[in-house]
Amino acid sequence: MVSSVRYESDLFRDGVAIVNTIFDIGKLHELNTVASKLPPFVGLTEGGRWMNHTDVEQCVEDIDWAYHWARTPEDNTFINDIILPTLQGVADVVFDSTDWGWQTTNQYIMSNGQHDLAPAPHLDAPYLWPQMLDVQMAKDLPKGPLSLTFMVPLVDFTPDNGATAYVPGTHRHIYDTAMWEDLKPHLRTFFNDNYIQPSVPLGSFACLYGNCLHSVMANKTDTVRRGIIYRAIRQDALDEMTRLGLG
Ligand SMILES: O=C(O)CCC(=O)C(=O)O
Repeated sequence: MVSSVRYESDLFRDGVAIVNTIFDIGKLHELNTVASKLPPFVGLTEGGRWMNHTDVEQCVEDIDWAYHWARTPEDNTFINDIILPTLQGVADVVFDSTDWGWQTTNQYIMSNGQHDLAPAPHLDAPYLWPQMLDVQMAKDLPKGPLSLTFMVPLVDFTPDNGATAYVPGTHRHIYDTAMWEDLKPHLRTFFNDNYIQPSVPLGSFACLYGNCLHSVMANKTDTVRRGIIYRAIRQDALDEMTRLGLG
């Protein structure tokens, strides 16, 4: 069980916390090998083109990926018996109850290959819906955290290989996401001036409130920066997602 003292105060203050040295390194190496063979499900090409799953399925040529997500294997005992219960304990503390659930459409292995693309700062579900920008759950639902994104490295995350970058404290702001397209250029400048990029060593994990501005970053190494992503969402937000047909 992870001690909650430190990550609770870090999350409260910064909107992001790094929880150190929890998972078995040998098991993570094994999982990284398994994960490296999974087929990409969606992602971004080196040319900066977003490929949804239909695009990926229909593409007959090899794709030069900058970044892609592959479906997390459902039958992996290390994930199911060790990783998920650990993350679940953290989500139980953060939501102060068991009234939350996993976002089932967002359980991925994320692979950040070598690339030099600019950051794309964003918020996670359920705070921002690019396909329905006027859905603003942070404004419409009772106060308090609506989501907690977990990223578990399968190789060390470092500034060189594109460790996730964050702007601490941004989770206290409520954005007008209906204006997201207009806000984007300003947010990019703000992000570039203020981000931090903490290393997350193998065995540790990062967790962030979904409304803490963050982005994957350029990978300047020739090794893929791979990790697992899971997202816990408060139940009332999950109910809204079901009602609105949002994944
Ligand atoms: O891969 C990363 O560093 C960040 C991923 C991310 O921002 C996301 O999936 O929303």
